[in-house]
Amino acid sequence: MKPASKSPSLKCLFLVAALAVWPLPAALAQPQGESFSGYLQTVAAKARREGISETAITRTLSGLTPNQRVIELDSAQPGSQGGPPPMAPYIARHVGPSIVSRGRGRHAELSGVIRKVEARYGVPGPVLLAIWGHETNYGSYVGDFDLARSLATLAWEGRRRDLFEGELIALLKMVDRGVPSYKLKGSWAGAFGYPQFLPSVYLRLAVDGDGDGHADIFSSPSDTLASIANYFRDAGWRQGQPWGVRASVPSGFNVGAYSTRLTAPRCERVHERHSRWKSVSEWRALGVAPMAPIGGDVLASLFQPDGPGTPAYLLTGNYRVILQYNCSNYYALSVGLLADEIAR
Ligand SMILES: [Ca+2]
Repeated sequence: MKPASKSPSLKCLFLVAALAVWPLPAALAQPQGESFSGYLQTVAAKARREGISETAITRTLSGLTPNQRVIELDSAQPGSQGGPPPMAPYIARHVGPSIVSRGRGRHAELSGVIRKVEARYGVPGPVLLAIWGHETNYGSYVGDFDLARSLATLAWEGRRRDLFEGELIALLKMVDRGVPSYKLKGSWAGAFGYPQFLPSVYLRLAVDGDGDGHADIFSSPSDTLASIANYFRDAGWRQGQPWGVRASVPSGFNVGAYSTRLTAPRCERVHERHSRWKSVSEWRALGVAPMAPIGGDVLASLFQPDGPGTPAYLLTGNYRVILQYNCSNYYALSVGLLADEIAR
């Protein structure tokens, strides 16, 4: 997928020269002592070394200024202080009647497309719709931040430079592939389109579902559903297994006695809330009863997010696939429950 490098036009050379002289708003700090325009020249040099065309580099980076609003939003991210907030209110807010009924409506409208995507990728349509619904309310809000500006600001700011610089270079590759610049809007953190992919995810996993030659996750439901399904298949979704099931737990059952001994390689705090793995049959033998069909030999971990007397779930490996999309128990559980409601 590496595009061939092209000779820069005179106009491009002019724009590259202009990179050096953009004024910085006085109010903005200069993280790591580096000016924004100086940093962009470093990124441009790296992009050139990766074979990205001068046209894509200048078209995307010229004239950019840092976005103070993005820095504010990034700084306002919740820290890791205190325990996790309760799950139930989050579920109530994110799996309400409106998003469920819209999901069912989309399922009916797109049933032909969904059948094809399910057959090709082995991921249930309601799960794909739940991701689309949760990310952008089925495409009704996708964000209007300039992606290049957001990613450049976050990379320059430096807190997670490796991540965002990589995404900025991936965005340049998207431009080189012919994705029109006017489409490159999204969330303040650089995710875009109906499924809110990051640029690197788009390059790796977005697919053309409707056969028009473009992986258009900006406006095509077919491409969006196929791309999410491709992501899930790539992340290891197991066909025929649920993401998890509600489970009844005997009163006085001590979930904490089964806490995991494993340390997750990433997202440790999300995974450490799940019990160790046992087969569904082993859980049954301990009195934990699944409240929906699931095979006895399926491995599952027990999760009772709000403590004794509140809903508990047996989670399969497919729940971990949802966590790969967005590593948050609040996200994954609400996607799973929304999928179940859409399918009902
Ligand atoms: Ca397409």
